[in-house]
Amino acid sequence: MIYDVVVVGGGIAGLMAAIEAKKVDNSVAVITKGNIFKSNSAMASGGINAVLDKDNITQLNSHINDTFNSSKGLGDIKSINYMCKSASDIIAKLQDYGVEFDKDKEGNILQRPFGGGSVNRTCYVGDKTGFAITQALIKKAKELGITFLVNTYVLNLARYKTSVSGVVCLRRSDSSVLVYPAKSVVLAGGGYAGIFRGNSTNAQDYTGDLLAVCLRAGMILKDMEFLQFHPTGIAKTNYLVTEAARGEGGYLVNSDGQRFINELETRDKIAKAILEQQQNDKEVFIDLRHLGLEKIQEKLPSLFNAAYNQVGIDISKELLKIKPVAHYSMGGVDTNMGATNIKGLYVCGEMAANGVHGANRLGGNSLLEGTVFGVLAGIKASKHAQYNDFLPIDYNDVIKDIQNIDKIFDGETSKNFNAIRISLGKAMFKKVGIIRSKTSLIKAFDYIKYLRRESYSLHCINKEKRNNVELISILELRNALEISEAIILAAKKRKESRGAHFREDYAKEDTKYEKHILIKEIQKGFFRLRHEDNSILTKIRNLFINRMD
Ligand code: MEZ
Repeated sequence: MIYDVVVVGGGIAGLMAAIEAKKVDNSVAVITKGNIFKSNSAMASGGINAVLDKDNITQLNSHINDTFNSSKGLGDIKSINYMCKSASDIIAKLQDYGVEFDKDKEGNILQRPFGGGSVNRTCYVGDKTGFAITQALIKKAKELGITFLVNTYVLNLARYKTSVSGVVCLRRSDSSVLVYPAKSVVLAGGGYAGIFRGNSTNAQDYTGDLLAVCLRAGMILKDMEFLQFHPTGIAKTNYLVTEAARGEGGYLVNSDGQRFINELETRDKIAKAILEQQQNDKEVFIDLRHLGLEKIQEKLPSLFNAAYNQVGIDISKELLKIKPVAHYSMGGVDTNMGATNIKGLYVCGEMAANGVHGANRLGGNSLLEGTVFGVLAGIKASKHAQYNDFLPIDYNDVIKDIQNIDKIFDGETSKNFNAIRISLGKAMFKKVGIIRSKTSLIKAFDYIKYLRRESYSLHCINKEKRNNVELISILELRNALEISEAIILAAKKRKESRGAHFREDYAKEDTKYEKHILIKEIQKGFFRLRHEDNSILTKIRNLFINRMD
């Protein structure tokens, strides 16, 4: 099948892009590799930030300032302005699509405080905001006649000269390689925090597949070292203890029963403070007992159930043990307002580094960023599809993907992909986690290089072509290793501490590093890194990308 617009990714950004592209008379398909109800967006429970009165300039400026301050000098003011100013329209659009935000008796949308926010501006649906939005968008997309190609794994982009011409995919049901030609392609496949397996809120398949696809297409990744650790995951299961729990008044206490940080500080500061408690042999808990059962069941019902079902804790009566967990990738594919340097190709959502988060994202800004830039990508993709035709597919490239899949099936191995995947997660959390140093990064790099070599001798032990889990896991693992190298190299290059990136050997922020780090894979396994100035050079680059758009 061919589609005017193909969107890869079924989270909030992808769904918004698809809906927008479908409003014009386009044929639109959404490709997802797994279950659309289990995207990271669906898990962002606590809420979405918005100033609801768009004429209130003071409040708008305060949202813009909070976002920029949290970014530690690396936020792009144009993108931040755009996002914050679009927020009220986005909330109206979501309501129109059927999202029922919690309201007071007069029918006004309720807003709760979130970390780093100077006022209450996080709109919510209990503690399942992301899930409620995802559900409404899927319903809307289906009503509009958007096609869902689920269980479809994108292997590479098909390109013709400087344009995209489609996507090369693996159909998981029978392991065949297919091409979906498209006039425009939107990539919205999520981030790479799932690489930190065992210490991540993300599903294990959020390992940066599409970022690796972009690297292989010669594209640039930006700020890969900035990985957000959410301060609170359930210690045993990594389940996200939503920031709403602190927004509603929850305390963080150590094993001596002491509070040690303002619970509404930004996530980088809280995650580090928790780690320091742990390093001093103290356990850390969230204390919600003073909120009372009624409030907990009204505002945090999903957390109440998860804590009880997963670890047998009644949060209205007991402390819940927590730990910081990898949650969100601030780094991603370099883009200017969704556009890339490949014509007809747009990126949005967590995988896009569009400048709104910089070195540290505000909680509640992820759903906003996904929706705002999803809409923008959808509009741009739709416009491109209107004025451009389908382009040829280079089947020599497709054959390479077919041969690669055949090779994974054909060979024999005694190596276990799962063991490698687990070691990768552990190594990344230990050596490239909340606290890093030159020594830890070099050790991590050597180890990941070794794992990358090992991964090329992995083959499917089970040769069944139908829904082969091993095949997909090997492909994901190879992508994850490629992305891990990029993260480590960028972290090594940033010889300072800024936002979510803390180097114990360079513990202070250094103005000479108030720059983005750009990374490109010049040939398989070889990266080139450079600094991008955050001011004048960015403007020149933006002009260039705008011309390509
Ligand atoms: O933006 C997020 O990451 C979010 C809303 C998470 C949460 O704690 O609920």
